[in-house]
Amino acid sequence: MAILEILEFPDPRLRTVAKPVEKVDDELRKFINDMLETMYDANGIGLAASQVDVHQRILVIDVSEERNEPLVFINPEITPLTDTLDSYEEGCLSVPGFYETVERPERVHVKALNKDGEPFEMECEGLLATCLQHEVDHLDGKLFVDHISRLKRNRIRKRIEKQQRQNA
Ligand code: QAP
Ligand code: CO
Repeated sequence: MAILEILEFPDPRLRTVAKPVEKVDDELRKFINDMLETMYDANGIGLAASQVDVHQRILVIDVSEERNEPLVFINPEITPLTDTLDSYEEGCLSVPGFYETVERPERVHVKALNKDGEPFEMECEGLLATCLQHEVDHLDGKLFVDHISRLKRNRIRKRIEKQQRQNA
């Protein structure tokens, strides 16, 4: 297992649109285990492969209290189930230290492959629905800061760029 390096906003690689996975094999499962280890190590509830510079449609999520319910979604396809929106204070491992309120559909249907390459479907609501939509955005090269005002987004970008200069 390995902890992978997480790209940070405004890294242009986060804007890459990920390609569908063609084959679920042992090598892919090893990478998924590394994604889970990276997410748990960083105290995250979700991580998309795009965030570790792998541009394939893979997500891991764990919204459980005990942090022992890993969910794996390969080639996820989501459909909103309601016009009702839910607001959550969202953060992102690629935008460390910043949180903003984002509105998204409160219930979604998801169809995906599991880590054995078998198709499954589920309906999600609450934090899981929000997290799933946030992570699928990553696979399409989008970030939660794209859902807030340009003023706020630029402020966050400048603060992160400053931190990155100080860390360099
Ligand atoms: C997406 O984000 C999410 O800034 C997952 O210093 C988050 O796991 C969807 C994190 C909230 C819905 C609601 C962020 C950890 C984790 C930070 C994360 C930080 C440490 C973010
Ligand atoms: Co994120």
